[in-house]
Amino acid sequence: MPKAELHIHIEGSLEPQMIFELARRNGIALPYASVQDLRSAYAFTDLQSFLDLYYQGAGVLQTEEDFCEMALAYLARAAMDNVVHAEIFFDPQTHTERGVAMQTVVRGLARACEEAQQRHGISASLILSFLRHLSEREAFATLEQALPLREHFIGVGLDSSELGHPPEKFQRVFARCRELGLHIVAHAGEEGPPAYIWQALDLLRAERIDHGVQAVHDTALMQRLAAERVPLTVCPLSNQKLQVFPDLRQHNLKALLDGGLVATANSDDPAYFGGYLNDNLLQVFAATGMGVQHAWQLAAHSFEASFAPAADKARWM
Ligand code: ES4
Ligand code: ZN
Repeated sequence: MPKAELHIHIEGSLEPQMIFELARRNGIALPYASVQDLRSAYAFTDLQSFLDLYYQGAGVLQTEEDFCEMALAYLARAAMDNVVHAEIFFDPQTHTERGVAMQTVVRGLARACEEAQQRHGISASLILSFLRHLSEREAFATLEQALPLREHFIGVGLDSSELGHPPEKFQRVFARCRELGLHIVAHAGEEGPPAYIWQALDLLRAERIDHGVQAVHDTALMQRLAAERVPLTVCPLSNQKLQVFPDLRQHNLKALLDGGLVATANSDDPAYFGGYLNDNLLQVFAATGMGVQHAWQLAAHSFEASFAPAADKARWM
């Protein structure tokens, strides 16, 4: 089934094998004896316990080539799952804080997107994501650094530790991003309350909500999301591994679709959560008894929700 993937953090596609290879190449010491040893550390209790390892893993990325290789590996793997279009988050602050230049990150990733189109026929765009555990002032500085590379990304997002860092904290920087014509998305309602989803819509003017699964606890919000066809980029295996729904049989993707929401399925951080997009689909379908009609909806929603040009969307749908 051809489909788009709209919620993937490129740093979360870094497989343990590649972490070790890049650490060796860049002369970086890892606190793990082997690939197996690292993999066995992937036992998460919540979002923060994952983020601590995710930022540590991303610390092996140094050169433009490293970023390019990482993204090419993801895009080749996604193409195998019949992903024809991907909108990819990157976290520049994770790298600029370590002394890696913004242009090293963006040029490496942008080169991979072009190369993957040639090699695999997959289209890919980049979304710059601000780290919400840092300040709005730091987000403004990051935007400033990225503006000379404006042509290489289509939008901005908001990720990292959700609880205690509501969307309202970033109202001004997102207003600036809107003036610049950037698409707006935000993680909201992953671990955080429905109030964070309202804020993402009303204060940031988010065009899509990343995760959003906590919306089911607010009837008025569900009605608004359905009426305005605001897409949710849902990530089943991520939610299971971070104990949002400890048992995949409890996942609400089917309920969201049956409730008339524009829900999509995505892999989030596939190297950490045990599966790429088709794994996510197969496992959530098996666990919750979703059928062929739901599969068709998810594929159609993925294209509807994408920021791809209308002509591409028409071709895919
Ligand atoms: C993330 Cl699963 C998730 N949630 C929030 N921020 C993130 N960054 C990377 N993966
Ligand atoms: Zn995410």
